[in-house]
Amino acid sequence: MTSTRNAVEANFDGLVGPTHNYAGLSFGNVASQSHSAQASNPKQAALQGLAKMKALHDAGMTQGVLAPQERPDLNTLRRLGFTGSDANVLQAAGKQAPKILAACCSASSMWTANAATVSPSADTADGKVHFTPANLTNKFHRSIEHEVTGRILKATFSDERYFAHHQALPGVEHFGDEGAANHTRFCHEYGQAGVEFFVYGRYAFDSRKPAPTRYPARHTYEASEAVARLHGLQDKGVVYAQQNPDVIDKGVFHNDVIAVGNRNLMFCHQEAFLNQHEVLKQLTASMNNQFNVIEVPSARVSVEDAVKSYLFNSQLLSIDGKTVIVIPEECQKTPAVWDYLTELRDGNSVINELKVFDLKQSMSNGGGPACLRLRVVLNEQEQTACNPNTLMSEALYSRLTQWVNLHYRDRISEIDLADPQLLLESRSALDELTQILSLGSVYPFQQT
Ligand code: SUG
Repeated sequence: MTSTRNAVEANFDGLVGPTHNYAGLSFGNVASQSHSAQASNPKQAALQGLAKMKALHDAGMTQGVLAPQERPDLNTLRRLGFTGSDANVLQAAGKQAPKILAACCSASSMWTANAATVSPSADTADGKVHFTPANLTNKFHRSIEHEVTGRILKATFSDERYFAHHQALPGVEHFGDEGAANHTRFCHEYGQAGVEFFVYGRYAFDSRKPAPTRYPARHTYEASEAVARLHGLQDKGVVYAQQNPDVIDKGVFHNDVIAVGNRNLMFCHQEAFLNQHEVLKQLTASMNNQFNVIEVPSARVSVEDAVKSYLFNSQLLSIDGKTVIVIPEECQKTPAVWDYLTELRDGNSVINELKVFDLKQSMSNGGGPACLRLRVVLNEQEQTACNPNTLMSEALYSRLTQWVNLHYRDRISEIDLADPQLLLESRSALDELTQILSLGSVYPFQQT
């Protein structure tokens, strides 16, 4: 028997890639659209992400690192008809189709909440941890991530006795899947069977059902159901809910922009879900009536302030018997949000501590603390079975900091994306990274 007591929630954060830039690629994501064409600082972005990982490791969390993808993505550019040497491909794309080039240069795989949906072994029929990479069909620049994401996940969780890897769902809008950003697992103890909560934006096969009208609903009900089937989840351990279409139209492009959960706690906005009262009742019943809900009223924090501050794109962590909330600096700068949070901390709520991080580089593309991490619950044996070189430590932090300082630029704007030198810099950085993290050949340029 495996011990269920010593299971932990590990957080695997995406390391920001060397081509991090602001291209305004995500219609419906307010921050991405409003920072379009501004210059980015990839070095600062990667260091900000590493600082969060190191701080959570120091606080006692199990913290992992997921490698970025190879960008510019030359294979995709060639598939789209650009030919010749790598330099020719980049220059022709830059001239004829700068938006497509920008999409093929995005470092968006940093937001690993969208890498996959993960079901812990305590919930699955075969007792393995299941991973389904998200197809991210709604945005072209993200739809080209899942294949390499799958390889990186396999290189991180390779032992087939414990880990089961699925292919991404079919890459069409009907099965639009945004991964863990729309999935939360509730439980009493991490190692015990839990309740997997799947949130979707619309129904693909029933156009009479409610849907947003201004911005796209990226994730479908049919995708959520398919993932639950693939992972072998018990019906009684699954709850589905639809996002409130009105909040999608206000910029809530993923559920993790309006709700977050941990163990038996749900922290959400009053307007997060359709039929919210019913949804919370169902969750409470599935958790044997031992379920805490902190529902933030619109009168205290408007949906607009929630989107601007990323209050709910926080991480709720269990550390030394306390619940800590990890928030971006933007929460401190939004008065209604900060008042609410300090009241929570100082009052009788179950949230006892606030940890504030500067993640401005990622936030300017709509990626807060929760977007940057993929949660993987692991029991003791599974912890031992995962690739130890991807786990944060004093040594890995200093190695990765040196690596970033050596390889990354401190400024990228649109014009730089066609520079063949950027491709070479990115490839040599990633080549070294695969050795640091012992990943083997996960990138297309390394395949023979
Ligand atoms: O998919 N932004 C990402 C942000 C993802 C946030 N993830 C979660 N909420 N879990 C997206 O919209 C912007 C890229 C650009 O515009 O350059 C971008 O892809």
